[in-house]
Amino acid sequence: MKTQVAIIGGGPSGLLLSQLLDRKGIANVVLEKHTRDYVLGRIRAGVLEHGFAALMREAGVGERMDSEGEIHEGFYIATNGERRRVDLHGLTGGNSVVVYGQTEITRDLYDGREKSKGQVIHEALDVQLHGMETDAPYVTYRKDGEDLRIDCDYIIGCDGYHGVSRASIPADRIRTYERVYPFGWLGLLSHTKPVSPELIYARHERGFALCSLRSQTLSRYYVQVPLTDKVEDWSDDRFWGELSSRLPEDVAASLQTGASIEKSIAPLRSFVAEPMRYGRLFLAGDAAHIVPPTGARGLNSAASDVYYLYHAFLAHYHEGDSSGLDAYSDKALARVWKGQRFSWWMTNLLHTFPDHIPYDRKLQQTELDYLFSSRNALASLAENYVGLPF
Ligand code: RFL
Ligand code: PHB
Repeated sequence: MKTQVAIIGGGPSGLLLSQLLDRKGIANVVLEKHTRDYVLGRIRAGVLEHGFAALMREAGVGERMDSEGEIHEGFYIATNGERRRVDLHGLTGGNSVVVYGQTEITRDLYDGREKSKGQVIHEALDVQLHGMETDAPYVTYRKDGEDLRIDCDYIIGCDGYHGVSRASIPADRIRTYERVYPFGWLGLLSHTKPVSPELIYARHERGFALCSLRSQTLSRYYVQVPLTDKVEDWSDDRFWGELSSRLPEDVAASLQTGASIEKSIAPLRSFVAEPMRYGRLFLAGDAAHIVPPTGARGLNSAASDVYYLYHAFLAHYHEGDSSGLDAYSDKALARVWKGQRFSWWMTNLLHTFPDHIPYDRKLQQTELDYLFSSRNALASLAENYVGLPF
């Protein structure tokens, strides 16, 4: 088979790029290791920047997001038994975020690809990248026991942190930066009314907690847990008890509990690979960078990579101008690092670290007090949370 752009990974990055390129007549194929149901079974992001939402609309798949997603004009930070609101709308001159699950985004993208008869090949096994440093790269894979090959102009690695694309770059051509945090987030999804119509990020001596949602009948909660904890250690009752203990009393009093639909632990990690290009291979999304979920940047950083690549390919294929492709890595990384900074800052502000000394806790509290005493400091938080310009 021959195509222009071979995309490895059918998560949100790969599907969004595929959909955008296809609408502009740029041929592409997506190779996804897992089944569609498996990809849709992963409960992840919930908060989308307005720029991401605009990209979904441009891809022609924003309709359900616009009707079912919730626009959030603010969120809360709770500490010492009280919660204070960050007025995103007021602080950014009218911007907001959209609360709409990654599962739904991915479903809409799959539907969009299906409608346009896009090629998304599931259960593509043993994907291997070849000739990235030549003008004739190709990808090989196995499907239903058959060995297959796709010749292409470019390969895009959208296959997440554990994918094959980044691993195919010779070690001396890539540099990685990494911080592993000494805790994870235990997440629980339940068919219950969310405790608050807007998200609550809670700092507490027992550890961080987050009250999020997918809709007014579907809640998503997280508590910070040690890395040694296993999901089996956490009965639903234990989870609800721990969450309640970390929230202000009035919030905890109105918490509606119920059976979990999903429960999982995600370790927290910051990671960046540089550059995001090796010859004719370009990396995008989690394949190139990871953030702890605290600042809700992960999927949004992936979307900015897709935005830059999409525009670079348009210029390349429609106008014969390859400067966007050449500038891609530098441009994408500049924004990626700002997302890293913000996620690191939010993570440090709100979590309890095992090596914290009382001095560190005092500084954390002072940072929060300063934040809520200064409109400039709050405006900086708000402009990062709603998303810096692409
Ligand atoms: P994905 O979603 O990991 O998709 C990669 C796809 O590639 C496939 N794959 C392969 N395919 C072919 N061959 C191979 N060898 C392959 N290896 C892997 C995989 O099966 C998969 O389908 O990466 P992508 O598309 O770059 O998307 C990134 C996002 O998923 C991620 O950044 C976010 O989920 C991060 N994140 C959040 N981001 C936000 O912007 N806002 C949030 O509120 C937010 N909350 C979160 C999050 C991530 C979390 N976890 C679990 C890490 C909350 C959590 C708990
Ligand atoms: C979520 O709803 O899953 C979520 C929301 C905000 C975050 C992280 C995760 O910062």
